[in-house]
Amino acid sequence: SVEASIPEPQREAWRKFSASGFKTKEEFEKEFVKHVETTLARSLFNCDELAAYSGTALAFRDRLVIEWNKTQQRQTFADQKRVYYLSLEFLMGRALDNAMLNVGLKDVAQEGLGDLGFRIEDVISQEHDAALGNGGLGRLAACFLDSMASLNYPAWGYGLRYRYGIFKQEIEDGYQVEIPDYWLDFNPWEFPRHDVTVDIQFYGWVRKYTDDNGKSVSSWEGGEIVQAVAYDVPIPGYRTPTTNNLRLWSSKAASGEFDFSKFNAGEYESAVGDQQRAETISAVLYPNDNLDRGKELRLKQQYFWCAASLYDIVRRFKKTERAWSSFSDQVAIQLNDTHPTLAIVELQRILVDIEGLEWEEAWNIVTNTFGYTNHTVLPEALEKWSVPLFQNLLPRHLQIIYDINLFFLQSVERKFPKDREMLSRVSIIEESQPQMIRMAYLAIVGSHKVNGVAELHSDLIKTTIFKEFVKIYGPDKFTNVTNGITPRRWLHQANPRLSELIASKLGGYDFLKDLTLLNKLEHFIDDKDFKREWAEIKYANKVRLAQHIQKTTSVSVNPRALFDVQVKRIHEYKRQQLNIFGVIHRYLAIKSMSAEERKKLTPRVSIFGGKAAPGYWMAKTIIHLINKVGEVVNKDKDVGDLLKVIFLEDYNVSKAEIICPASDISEHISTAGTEASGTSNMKFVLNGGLIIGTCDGANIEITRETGEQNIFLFGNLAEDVEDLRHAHYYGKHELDPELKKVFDVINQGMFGDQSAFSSLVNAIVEHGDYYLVSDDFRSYCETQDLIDETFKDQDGWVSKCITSVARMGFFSSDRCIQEYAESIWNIEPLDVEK
Ligand code: T68
Repeated sequence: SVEASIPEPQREAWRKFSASGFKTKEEFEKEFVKHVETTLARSLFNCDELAAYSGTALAFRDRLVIEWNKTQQRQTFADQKRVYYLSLEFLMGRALDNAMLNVGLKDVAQEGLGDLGFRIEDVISQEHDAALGNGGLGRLAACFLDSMASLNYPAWGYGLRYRYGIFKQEIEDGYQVEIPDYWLDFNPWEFPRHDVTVDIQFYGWVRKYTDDNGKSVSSWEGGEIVQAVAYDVPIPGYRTPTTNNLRLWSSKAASGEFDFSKFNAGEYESAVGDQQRAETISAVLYPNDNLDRGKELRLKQQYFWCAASLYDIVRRFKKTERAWSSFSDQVAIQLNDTHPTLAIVELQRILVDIEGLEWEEAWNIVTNTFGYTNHTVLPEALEKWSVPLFQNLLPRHLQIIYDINLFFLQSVERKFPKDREMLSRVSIIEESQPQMIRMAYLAIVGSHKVNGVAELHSDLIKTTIFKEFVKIYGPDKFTNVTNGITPRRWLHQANPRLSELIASKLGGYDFLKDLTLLNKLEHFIDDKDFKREWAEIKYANKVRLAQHIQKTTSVSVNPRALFDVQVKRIHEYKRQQLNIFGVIHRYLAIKSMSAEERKKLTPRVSIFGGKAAPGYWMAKTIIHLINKVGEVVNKDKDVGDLLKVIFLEDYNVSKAEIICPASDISEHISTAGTEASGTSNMKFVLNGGLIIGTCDGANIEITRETGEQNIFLFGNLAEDVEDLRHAHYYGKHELDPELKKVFDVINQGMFGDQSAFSSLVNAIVEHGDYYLVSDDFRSYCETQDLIDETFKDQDGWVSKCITSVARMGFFSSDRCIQEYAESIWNIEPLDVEK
């Protein structure tokens, strides 16, 4: 602020000593030793790898902070429109390697650490993942932050600073066990801003009165206050000084300490209890992906985070002293799914109740400000909140929602005067017992653009769950922005040798800033040396994964075998059960073969990984079955190297960085129409692997870009799903005979107590096979056989991989962010002098 700025005559002294950060190896070493000896109070006699990580991180952090401060100053003075990305999840993974590569000093650090007695890989691997997310949605937010900074967009992320991220998964006796993920012991990447706090109100009542001007005013009063404290995380762009801000809110009791009056009165327990209750709000990430459970604490998290972020955004806007009418020329807010939909209601409340704007004027500002991204069509994932719950926790917001709904329904009635049914179909309030608030409808009504995350998905939302809204608003309100991934982390960082090989052919690393440049790789498709090197790199990556598998599961796998990988959250719609049934089918086939026949087979390693939501029994059963199949298959002497089944514990971002570069085939096999996009499909192909997949999500666009001959598609289409489900429902479906054999051996106890797996089998045999596993089973197995044959021609295989990588330019999150910037946010990059 102006009051705290140093007067001109003294600024000279500041500038003379202004920090600049290291550039050379010697400077790095000096910074490193200084931090180890002073910040950490260690010495060369007790500097272990963790201390070396800390020293390195602190040295890089100093560099980031300098650019970060400059960026924030520049953005403030430039006074142009900013975008705020509201996401309840940011699945960041590790920060050090990313920081080193983005500022372009990894080589310097590697040599410096070498001089001081450390290997850089060992130092990097000391870092705990920042795992503030469940899966694709959270990782997408992290890729977007990287792209927004790399493209110099003035952008902030807003989220929650969970004390516990997604749980750590252990496998005991084949079962998933959840361990709390306490990750904040030493986190050099966050800066507590104890001076940036916001008081957040809950509960209470609404008082209505007439003010001095005769205007009717609503005021939210009483209840309790919890304090939000800002923690800031610098987000460096790749090879640009731009360093954006991710602001995470942490909750604490409003007084900062416990209630002294209670404390003095001897009520120690209840005084401490108040404090703990406040801190509970940001304590833990909800571990469900694609499932809504409607818990009050979750609603508290959502309001706490939305209200703190909105207060911050409005405060920043008010400093510009502009008229309210220019708010949406200065501010764009993107809602990552419906989790932040309360921000719409909160902004309307601020403008009307606190700033005194008329409803209409306020509502115009609100709708011009927000954009909403939908990530799912699964009904069980669409958020709804019970009206009684809302009434109690956020009484004024409930009134505002009723008013928003009233004005909306009036406008619908004007447009469709004779259609009463229409009103109940599109009402934000569902007339159930109890009444429920449909958050997706509220998000649509309160935004100027709604987007899906891949073409098929964006079409589906327009023709199914939101079709009435297309009639009301017209098709232009709905748009598609196909997801993308950052090539910095998912190629350069995860697969440095492949990145280097590509750079050697393309004459530098410009492709990391413009991924479409990869298309020049097609010129080298007949270059023998290039192909040999390509294959060597894939092999080395597989060796590395094989070592990880050996270390963590004690199973040896042959890196010459075909590595078939399915890593993602465990969910029935993603169909890991289809995969493991296919594995059992293959096992039975091997067992029935002669030695001669076995020699012709393509050896395979089937690799699974992913977490199940702790309360999702079917998903946990799938994990159990995979592990039990592994136990039987992996020790079967008849099988040997022909088949190994691996479940990798605790799949997370840093493990994905090892796994993605090491696959030959990855599986993206959701029931058609259920996976909105998928983003790991993009990561695997970008790392020179091929896909077996259904015509779902971004698989379809990957096929269009890379060519039908370079992907293994199978299964029924989205347009046929409804009819197939009907056929099951009316008992018109016959179980695939090969799948029946698989169920028979499970039921005979081949993989241990069959009762453990009966729910999984019965979901298909008895309960209508909602995810159409039996409908797609044959096509899936035949396609796997085709893959075996194709893999035998290694030269042809490598050609397919290279061609695919060359055509992946479209799937950069940079392209994706540019589309958001132009078609939804209407913001420009802020150019920076080098
Ligand atoms: C994923 N969604 C989609 N949700 O499933 C995936 N849900 O197809 C898509 O590629 C990705 O989003 C990015 O668009 C999720 O990951 C959740 O994790 C989630 C979390 C809480 C509540 C509901």
